Amino acid sequence: MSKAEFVVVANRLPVDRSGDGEGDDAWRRSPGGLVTALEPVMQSEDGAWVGWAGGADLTLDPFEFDGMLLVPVPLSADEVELYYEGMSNDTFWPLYHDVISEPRYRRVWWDAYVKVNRRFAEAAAGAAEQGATVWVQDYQLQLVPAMLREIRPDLTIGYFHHIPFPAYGLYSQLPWRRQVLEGLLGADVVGFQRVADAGNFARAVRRVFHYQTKATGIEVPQADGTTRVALAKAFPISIDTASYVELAQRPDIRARAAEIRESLGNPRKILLGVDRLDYTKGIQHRLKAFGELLEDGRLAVEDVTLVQVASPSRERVAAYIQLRDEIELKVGRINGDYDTMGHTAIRYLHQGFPREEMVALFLAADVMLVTALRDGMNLVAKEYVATRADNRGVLVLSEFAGAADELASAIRVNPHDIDGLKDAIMRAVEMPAGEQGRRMRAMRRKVIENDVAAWSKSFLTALRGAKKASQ
Ligand code: GDG
Repeated sequence: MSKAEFVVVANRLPVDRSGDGEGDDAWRRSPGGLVTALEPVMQSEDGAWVGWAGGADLTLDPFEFDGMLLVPVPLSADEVELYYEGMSNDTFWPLYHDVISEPRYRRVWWDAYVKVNRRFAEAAAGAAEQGATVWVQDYQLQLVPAMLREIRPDLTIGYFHHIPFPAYGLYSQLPWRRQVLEGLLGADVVGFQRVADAGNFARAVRRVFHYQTKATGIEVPQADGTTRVALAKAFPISIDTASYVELAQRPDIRARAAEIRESLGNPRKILLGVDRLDYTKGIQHRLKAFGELLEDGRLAVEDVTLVQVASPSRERVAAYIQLRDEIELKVGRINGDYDTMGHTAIRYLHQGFPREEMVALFLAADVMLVTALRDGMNLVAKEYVATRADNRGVLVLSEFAGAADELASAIRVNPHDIDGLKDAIMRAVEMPAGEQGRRMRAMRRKVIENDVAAWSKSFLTALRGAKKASQ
């Protein structure tokens, strides 16, 4: 196998299987900003991407795709259940999102997590050229940085954490809190979404190991008596802004947006929520606030419709099965109480849509509701802003989403405060065009300047700097 100067390691490869296709048609690029962000680096540096191809018990040889070398890591059906659905999605995910749902701590899940992380580390070690740069992505692979450093001390290793890192009071519940911190500290740069996440991580390291943390990074003692520096810092992720701006200008997509409004009965205002169906996204709080506004008579079903896209997610994890039932009960009740023959209160769609349709929805929506209870960043907020070239539209944004640090001109909400959320929705619905313009312009400037290419560039620059400093 040829070796790469730049290697990305992520739970998933950036491709999906397309039907039973063979050869060149067997794979399709999966949608998502990470691939787009990393593509230029991948092409210019002969990059490789190490990840699971999806599906159980699938052993595949490395293959070329779009100028990248893809290195599939196999998972057995048991490992999908224990490492992925269990440890990743039923332990780390709820724990790191402030225990909104109760994390389960199961030793068999942990054992599988360790074993699978080692497999990823070995695959990355096998794909990397001498002195290469390896960039590990996200909470499924927190042990990989240290495991990889042990096998290949010559590598420069970066890690980016896409979800929040919780305060120590919660993090300390984790029975394997030492091992996970040790795993992450194997990286030269540990990147987080928010300054607060990086701070929580550094505090956890101080509490558990009593290591010194300085402005330059955390001093990690090595077996030979020397110290290595690991930098923990915020690098807020973004979107491929230009591609959203472009889609939003396409005449067919603009026509589709008008058609969507029409098919909803041309309500005066359309409110929109777009989320993976996940308990972190605050969908229930949003529905509660909207239902009460109808009940109070502050909104009328003839004037306002809420479109809620809840794309199917983690459908085999118990907490998600229950959440879906709760949401659908609530939607059914609200629609049952307030729908008329010609108008619906909530148009609920438990479906995934192509990106073009998502952009048409963004264009059709007067108000975007992002009411996450906890969210690393929330790209949907940035995507909505990117598509609003006419500077109209209002973003209601939870202060618990990472995006709130940059999108300061949104209407900021605490989604737990239902009265506050109701008032914010009313303010958004009634906001004069001039104020919409002022706020949207400021937010668009941010999203255009700080796109996902700028994000990957700043991370990789920090990584190069960290390596130089340690030489
Ligand atoms: C994690 C962190 C962090 C959703 N439904 C459809 C669809 N989407 C797209 C959205 C957006 C993406 O999926 C979701 O990204 P988010 O950032 O909103 O949330 P998570 O999936 O939880 O992502 C998060 C992110 O990682 C990146 O670091 O921001 O905090 O939790 O792009 O538009 N896209 C299409 N059809 C759908 O039905 N095409």
